[in-house]
Formats: sequence, structure tokens, C-alpha cells
Amino acid sequence: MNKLPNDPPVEPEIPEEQQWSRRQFLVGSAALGVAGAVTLFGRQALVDAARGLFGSPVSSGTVHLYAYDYYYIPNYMTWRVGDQMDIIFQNQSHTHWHEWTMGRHVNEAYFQAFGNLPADAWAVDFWDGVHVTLSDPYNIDNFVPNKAIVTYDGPKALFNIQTGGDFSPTLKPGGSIHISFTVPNKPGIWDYGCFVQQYIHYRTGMRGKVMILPA
Ligand SMILES: [Cu+2]
Repeated sequence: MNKLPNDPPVEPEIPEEQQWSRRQFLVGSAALGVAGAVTLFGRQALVDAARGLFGSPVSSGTVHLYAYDYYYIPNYMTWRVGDQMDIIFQNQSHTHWHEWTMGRHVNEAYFQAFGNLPADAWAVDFWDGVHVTLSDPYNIDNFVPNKAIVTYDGPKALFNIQTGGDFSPTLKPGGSIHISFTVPNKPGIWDYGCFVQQYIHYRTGMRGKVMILPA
């Protein structure tokens, strides 16, 4: 086909597989550009490849958990029942609020809803009945303890404690919090995610998994 000088640029051919990903992604989140989608899927592939090669060692003691737009690093962890954990959760975004929730069976019906949404997205909140100590709050938007048994290190006002919804520290850009706990006897696979902005973050890929091994 001859191309005249004033024709619009011809779109490059996109392989079928990428088109599929692109359609899926746009259904989930129209707000983000295609470039972002490609970057996201590319990164996920790298993470999966690295995990396949190196496995996932059991974490205990101090673990840094970083929130970015819109993913976590790490997005996979292995814990063991009875181990002491110190999660330093830090929001690396310059512009977005991010939270860390953990549970099972996210209610995807909420994704379709408009208006006011229930704040508790997990059918099972991992933190129910778990003893947790919070410390070093910095730029906290709010913290929801839900049914966790929480000890606050320092002035409680700094944690901006709220009720309703899942256990969730929500951090302003640049915020951080230190979450200490002993891994409870809840073995198996758990999911974590950020439900900020009416689940857009979660749908976009801001999620991860924790495999908990028996003691
Ligand atoms: Cu988020």
C-alpha cells in the first residue's frame, strides 16, 4: 500500500497475545495508559522468572515492604508460623496514598459497584485476633485495626485510628510504619492488596501473596 505524506501514522502490528492483555487491562482500568500496562506486565514476568529461578526463602525478622504505583515489592513472601516478623511498610509513591491489607476471598462484586462501597473487601481478614505492635508512624493517612489486638508504641494520635473495614495501614506519599507480630497459626496462602481508589489499585496489580508454612 502506498502511503501519502499526509496520511496519519500507521499503527504497528501488535501480536495477538499482547492485544489480549491490552483488552483485559483496559477493561480493568481505563484510567491508565497502555504504556503503563506493558511496563507492568513486563515487570511481573521478570518477578515470576526470578522466583522460578531462585525460589522464595522464608522471611523472618525485618522485611521491607514497599508500595509503588501500583505494585508492591516484594509481591510474594514466605513466612513460617511462630516466627517474629518486623514489616517496615513504606510508601515510595510521590503522589498516591497506598494501604496494605491481607486476607482471603476478595469480594469482586464490589468492583462493579458505584457510589459508596463497603470498606471491608476481604471475606476473611488475616489480622483478626492477631497481636500486632505498631511503631514509627510517619505520614499515616489512617489506620484501621479491625479485629487485630494492637499495641501502639508512642502517641496514638499519630496513627489516626479509624474504625470499619479490614486491618489496614494507609500511608500518605512518603509515609511509613513498622508492624511487628508473631506469625499466627494460619498456614496456607494469603493475599494482600491495596484497595485505595475504589479498588483500582488492586485491579491494576497492586497485590501480592504470602505463603505461610506450618511451624
Ligand atoms: Cu495503592
